Amino acid sequence: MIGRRRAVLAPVLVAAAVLTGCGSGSQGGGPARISVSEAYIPLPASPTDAAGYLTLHNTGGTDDQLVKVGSPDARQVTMHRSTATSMAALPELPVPAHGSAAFTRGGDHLMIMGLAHRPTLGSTVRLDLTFARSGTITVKVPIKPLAYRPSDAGTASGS
Ligand SMILES: [Cu+2]
Repeated sequence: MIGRRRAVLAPVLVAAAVLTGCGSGSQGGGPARISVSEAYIPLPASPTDAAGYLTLHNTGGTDDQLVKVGSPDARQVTMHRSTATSMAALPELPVPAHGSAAFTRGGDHLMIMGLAHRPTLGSTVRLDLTFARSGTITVKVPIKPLAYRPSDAGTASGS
């Protein structure tokens, strides 16, 4: 261990660790830092149930996990993993340090059940995403046309 002078030096050490992009999974690379992009819900046929998609980014130096999703606008939100023939509940979604994870069409997805209001284009559904390390992040997810796909444009990532 390098002798450190506690409080005064600690922020400098954290910054240096981030800059060097030190290894994932270990302590010392700074805390997990989660952001959300490309969140959307394709307009469902059902008045009460929908699938949700979003991308999670972790620009911090510590792995994190999405452990729970809730919504004041729905009875229940669960994480699902699609397999070739079925889908199964996903207990958590890992978001590695300096990495990302996504719920995408045909892959892992969010199942939103028991919506209080019939979803309409342009309306939003609030999701509360709870992480093992980063607490809860709230996103307002817009209802998009059924065929919508997030495009290359407009993804604020990096820097
Ligand atoms: Cu599902």
